[in-house]
Amino acid sequence: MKKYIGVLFLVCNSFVFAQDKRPNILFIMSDDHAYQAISAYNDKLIQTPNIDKIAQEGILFSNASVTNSICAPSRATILTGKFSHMNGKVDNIFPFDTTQMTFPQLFQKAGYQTAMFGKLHFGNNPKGFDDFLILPGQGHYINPKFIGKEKDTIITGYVTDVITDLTLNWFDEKRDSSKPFLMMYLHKAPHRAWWPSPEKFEEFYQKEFPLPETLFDDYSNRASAASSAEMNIFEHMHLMQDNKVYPKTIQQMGDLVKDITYTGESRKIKKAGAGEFLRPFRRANKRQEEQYRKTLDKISTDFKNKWPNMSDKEKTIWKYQRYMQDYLATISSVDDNVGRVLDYLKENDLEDNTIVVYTSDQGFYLGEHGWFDKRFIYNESFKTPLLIRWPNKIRPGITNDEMVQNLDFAQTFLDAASIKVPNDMQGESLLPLLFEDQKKWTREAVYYHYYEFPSVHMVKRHYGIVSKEYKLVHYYYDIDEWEFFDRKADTMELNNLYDNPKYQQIILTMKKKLKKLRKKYKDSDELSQKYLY
Ligand code: SGN
Ligand code: CA
Repeated sequence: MKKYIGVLFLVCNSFVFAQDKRPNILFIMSDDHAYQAISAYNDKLIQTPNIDKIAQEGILFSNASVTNSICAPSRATILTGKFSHMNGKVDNIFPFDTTQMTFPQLFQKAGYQTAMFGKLHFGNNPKGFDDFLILPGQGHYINPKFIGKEKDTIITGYVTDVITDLTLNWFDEKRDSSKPFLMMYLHKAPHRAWWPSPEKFEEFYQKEFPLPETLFDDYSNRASAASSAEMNIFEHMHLMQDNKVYPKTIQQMGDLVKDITYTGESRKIKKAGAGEFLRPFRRANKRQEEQYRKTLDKISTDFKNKWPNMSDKEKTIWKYQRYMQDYLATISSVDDNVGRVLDYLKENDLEDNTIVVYTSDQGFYLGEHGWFDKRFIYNESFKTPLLIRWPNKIRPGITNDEMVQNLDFAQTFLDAASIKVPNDMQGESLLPLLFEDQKKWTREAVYYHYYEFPSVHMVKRHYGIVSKEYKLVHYYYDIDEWEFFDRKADTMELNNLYDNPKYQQIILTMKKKLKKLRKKYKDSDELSQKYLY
C-alpha cells in the first residue's frame, strides 16, 4: 500500500511540476496605437523605451496586421481565433454571440488563473476570467468607471495608471503561484479624444513633430473611397474635443466660437459625436481641472492669436501638432506603465517563464494621407504593432516580416500552453516564427474585410488580399472599385496600379489568390449581405 501511495505521490508531484512549467502569458494591448509611435518601429515621433525592451529581448513583427481594422471586431478575432464573418462581430455595432468559444475559456478550463483589466469594448462581459474589471464601452480617461464581476466601481486617477494599478494589485493579492496565469492588460489609450495625464499634457505641449510626407495628400490615383472618407485632420478633426481649444468661458473666444464649434465634421456626424464633447474633461475634479487648466489656457491663447490669420495649410499643421502632442502624450504614459509591469515581473522572478506580448487592436493614421482614425486596408491602419518576449525561447532582438495577423494570437497562446486548439479556429500558431523555424511557415498572403459603413468616418466597405509584395483591394456595397499597390515600390500607397497594363498578369494572379483565400476562410458575397444595414 505504502508503495502505491509513494508512486501516487510521485505521479501527482510530477503532474504539478509539469503544470508549473507551462508559461504565463501577459497580453498587453493598447487601443489605436500606431506602430509609427513605437520607437522600436520608428524613432522620429516618440521614445518608448519600455515597449522597445520587449523587442530588444524578443521579436518584432514588421508586417503584423489585423483582419478588420476597428476595435470590437479586432477583439472578437483575437478572442475567437476567427475572422469577423465567422464570429459575427463584423463592426462596433453588430452584437457578439457570447455562446462562442474564446481562448481564455480554454485556458481557464486547462487550469490557468485568468484575469483581465482595462478596455474590452465588446458590449459583453468577458467569459473565462477568474477576475476582471473592464471599462464600460469606450471608458473614460479621467476617474474611470469599471464594470466588475460583482460590482461596478469608480476609481480616481488617470486611466492608464489606474489599469496598471489594478493589474499589479492583482499580481500581489490574487495570484495563485501554484498555477500559471493568463493576464490581459488592456489600455484605453491612445484612443480618441487623446486625453493625456495633466503632467504629460504640459510636457508634450512644448514639443513639435515632423510632418508626414503625405499630410496634404489629394487622393488622386486612388479609388474614390479615399477622398470620400471623413477623417481628414483639417476638415473632420474637432477643434474643441480633439484639439482641446477649450477656453474657460466660451465668450473669451468672441467671433472664433463659430470656428471652434463648427469647423470639422458634417453636422450629422458632429451630432453623433456630440456626447463625447468635453466628456472626458468634465469628469475631472477641482484639483485635476486646475492642473489641466494651465495647459488648456495656453492652447486657447495660441489659437485666439494665430487662427484668424492662418491659411488652410497652416491650420492643418496647427491641428496636426496639437493632435500629435496629445496622442503621443497618452502613449508616453502607456510606455511608463508598461515599464512598471515589466519591472514587477523582474522583481518577482516571473520574467523567465512569462510570454509578454505588446500589440494594439489596430494601427492608426498619424497624419499620413492627411488622416486620423483607422478602418482602411492601407498600411498605417491595416498593420498593427506586435512585439513578443519569451526569455530563453525567442532569440533576443530578432525581426520578422512574415504576414502574421491578430487572427493567429489565440492559436499561438494555446500552442505555447500545450492546450488543444479547436478545429474551427482559422489562424496559425506563430511558434515556428518565434523559434525561427521558417520552413514550418507556409502562408503567403493574408485576407482583410472591413464592414462598418455607413458610419462615423464614412470609410467604404472593402475586402482584399495582402502579400509582402502586393495589395489588391475591392470596394463594394455602394461602389465597385479596385485598387492594386506594389508594396515595395510604393511604400506610401499613393499609386493605384489597377489599370496599369504592366501589372495585368500579376493582378490576375492576385485575384485568383484572393478568391482562393475567400473560399478557404469561408467568406463570400452572400455572407456579406447578412451584414448590411
Ligand atoms: C468613436 C470615435 C471615432 C472612432 C470610433 C471607433 N469618435 O466614435 O473616431 O473611430 O469611436 O473607435 S469620438 O468622437 O467618439 O472619439 S474604436 O476604437 O472603438 O473602434
Ligand atoms: Ca481601437
